[in-house]
Amino acid sequence: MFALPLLIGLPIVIVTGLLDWMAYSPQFGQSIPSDVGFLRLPFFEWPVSPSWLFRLTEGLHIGLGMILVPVVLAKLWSVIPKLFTGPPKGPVRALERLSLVLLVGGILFEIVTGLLNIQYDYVFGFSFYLAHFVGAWVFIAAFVLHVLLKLPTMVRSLRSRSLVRELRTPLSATVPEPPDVHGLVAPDPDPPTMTRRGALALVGGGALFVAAITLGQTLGGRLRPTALLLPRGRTTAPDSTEAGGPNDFPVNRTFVASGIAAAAITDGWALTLNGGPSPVRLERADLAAMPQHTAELPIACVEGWSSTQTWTGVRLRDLAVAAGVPEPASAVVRSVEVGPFARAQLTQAQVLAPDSLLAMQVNGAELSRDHGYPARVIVPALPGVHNTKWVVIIEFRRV
Ligand SMILES: Nc1nc2c(c(=O)[nH]1)N[C@H]1C(S)=C(S)[C@@H](COP(=O)(O)O)O[C@H]1N2
Ligand SMILES: [Mo]
Repeated sequence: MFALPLLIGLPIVIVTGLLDWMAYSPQFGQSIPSDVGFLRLPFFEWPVSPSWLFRLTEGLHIGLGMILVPVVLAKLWSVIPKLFTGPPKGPVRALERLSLVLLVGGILFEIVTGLLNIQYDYVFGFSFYLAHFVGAWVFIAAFVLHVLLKLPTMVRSLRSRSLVRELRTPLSATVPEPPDVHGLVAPDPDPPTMTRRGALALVGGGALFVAAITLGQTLGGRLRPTALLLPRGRTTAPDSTEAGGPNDFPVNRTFVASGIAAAAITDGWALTLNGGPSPVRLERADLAAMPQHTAELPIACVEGWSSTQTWTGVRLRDLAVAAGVPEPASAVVRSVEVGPFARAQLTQAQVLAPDSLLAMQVNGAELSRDHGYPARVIVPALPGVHNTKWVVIIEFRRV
């Protein structure tokens, strides 16, 4: 009963998770973990269109992953006794037991590391990503083995009865499962305390509840306030000066939290373009005098939230021309900030896409300091974290 949604849902969570890893541009060593040895997948360059691509893959990975947690827990309920049934007999049974241990351990590990990363800003540092990645492969291997072993059983038991009739069965007529060859069914169960429809409603209701309180973060707009579980994904605090204004959308890390000195983004600020015959220095007025372009683009964060806004600024490809490198192989963007967000590298396609901007305005107003004043990068389908705020240098590379 719970196997089918997992059989469909978990592969989606797995594939979107692996796609997310790809989206960070492993060719620049930006995917974390960056060196995955033999686990490295065949490489492809992450596209710039459709602009909502990363929003979709990341949203599915986290959204579906969270919605399936109640279903996973219900399923584990039925498996856990099996982990403690004496030593396995024979190598086949031993292998099966091992795959179960890895399956159960793997999924719990992925759920815990995933949830903690969403709720606490990068508590694990880099090791979280390594752990989540390696854990994923352990789980994938066990999952594939488990599905191969158990698919016939699942099909048989789903076929053996009608869902409609099962949903109509009252408690008095609910009978335990007959004993099975795998010994999954308790040999001497207590009388049932709940109907199958009750179990389905409980778990299904749990999944729907999780959906109701998390989907607002991915869908955004008016649904955002319904996202109760999210530390950052909701709105600007109501007492903030930005509340209700054009800059009122989620902030990943505030200007104050970035530790940047206020002077660094005001008086003396200028953008430097490197990589050409000689460095080009552009002050804010110079940037404002260049052709401006407006694009509606999402920011989609690895923590699962996303938000689409209307950005205005100078096209990155115009800056490449201004730098004297009209067809750069890639570009390295640097922030005033030091630390893990100090730098991000963009592919040629990401620099040249017509909607890729160094934005100075959002929703018709000047960027707030929290959203990256004086200028920030915004590129279609780029993972949120690479949309660098408080930009100060862009280096266009020829190779
Ligand atoms: N310099 C700098 N750029 C940054 C960040 C940061 O902390 N510092 N956060 C990144 C992350 S993780 C995301 S999701 C987006 C969020 O942009 P926002 O805070 O404007 O919503 O900015 C990215 N750019
Ligand atoms: Mo992010």
